[in-house]
Amino acid sequence: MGFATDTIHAGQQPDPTTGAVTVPIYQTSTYVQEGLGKHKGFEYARTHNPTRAALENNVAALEKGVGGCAFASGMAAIHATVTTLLKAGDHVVVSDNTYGGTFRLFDKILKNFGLEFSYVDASDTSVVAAAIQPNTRMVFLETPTNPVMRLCDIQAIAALARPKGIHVVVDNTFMSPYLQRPIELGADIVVHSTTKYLNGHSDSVGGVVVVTDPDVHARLLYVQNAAGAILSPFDSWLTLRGIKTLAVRMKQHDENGRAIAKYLDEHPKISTLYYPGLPTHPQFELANRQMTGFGAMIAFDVGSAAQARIVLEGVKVFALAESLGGVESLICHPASMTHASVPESERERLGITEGLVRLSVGIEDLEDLLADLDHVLEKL
Ligand code: P1T
Repeated sequence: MGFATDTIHAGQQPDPTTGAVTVPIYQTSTYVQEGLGKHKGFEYARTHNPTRAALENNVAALEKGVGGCAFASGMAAIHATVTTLLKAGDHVVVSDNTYGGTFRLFDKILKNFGLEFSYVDASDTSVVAAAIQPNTRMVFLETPTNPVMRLCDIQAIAALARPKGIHVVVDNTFMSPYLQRPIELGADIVVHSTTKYLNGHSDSVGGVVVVTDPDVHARLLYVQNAAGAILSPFDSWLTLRGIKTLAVRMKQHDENGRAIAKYLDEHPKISTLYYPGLPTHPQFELANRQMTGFGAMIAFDVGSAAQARIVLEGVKVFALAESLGGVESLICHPASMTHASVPESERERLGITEGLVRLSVGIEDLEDLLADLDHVLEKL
């Protein structure tokens, strides 16, 4: 089936009791047993929930994996991935400008359990190769990175990690499977904050992990049940509902993103623009090779915190808020918001300056978004 067909149908059957076309919200904590040990495969809702299972199967189909597991947030999904696959003494190579919360999880929590992390410029595959140690068990990539839109070559990194038995995990939140499918490029595992494009309506927090190995899937399901950070039935249903329009939404996000990036690129007040869909992006060729579009995340530098404040507080259609990937356009200040947990010196090194502004371009009318930016950039 094609991608749009799968967004609507994969993993979903009409309800066996009523024939309802939409998977019901199985809002129950437990399931009655006909006799001791006689049940239909459902005992307790932390372990099994049909609404959650439909979502897990749906995202697994979209990402071309063998199975999925849904969690209470993107961070819970990343936490479960690492704790399923690794143990104390293992080493992880991480792309060095991930979402600030991912860095915080690794650096402030998981490091205390004996895991080792090296943060490297994964946009250079040779730097990843050089960071691999005898105890390296995972390469964790975000591509494009949040917020300065650097790319990693998934295929090249997978080719060097796989023969060494190193798991390649890709956080595909920024692209969604509509624009990038890491498993087809050789990755073993894909993680998502479903809070973003997959759900797409800024009304649910969740995460999902998709794997390629049935044994890893079984272990992840075990951890999901044992640690318990499951996605609720209602959030699973909202996310399934959101995914049904993923293809049409992403097409519009991508179109609006391209037009806004072009406008910003030509604007005299903006010196540095981060967006992989312009020939001036240092990895434009890789972007064309590994993604089928460029998405709608754009960052630009206006030079200082004061100038950034004028933009952030002056816009009227863009909403000043953390998060991304919803139908509505958002604007944020990574240095004080999404990346506040990254040390200042590291932020500066990565380009996450006080003057950096990040856009999550929504699917409103392009003219309204351009007029909003035009009116605020005039004030700089
Ligand atoms: O917020 P949560 O659902 O837990 O997802 C965490 C997460 C994971 N990976 C990426 C690439 C992310 O961007 C995020 C969350 N990011 C934001 C809230 C943000 O505004 O960038």
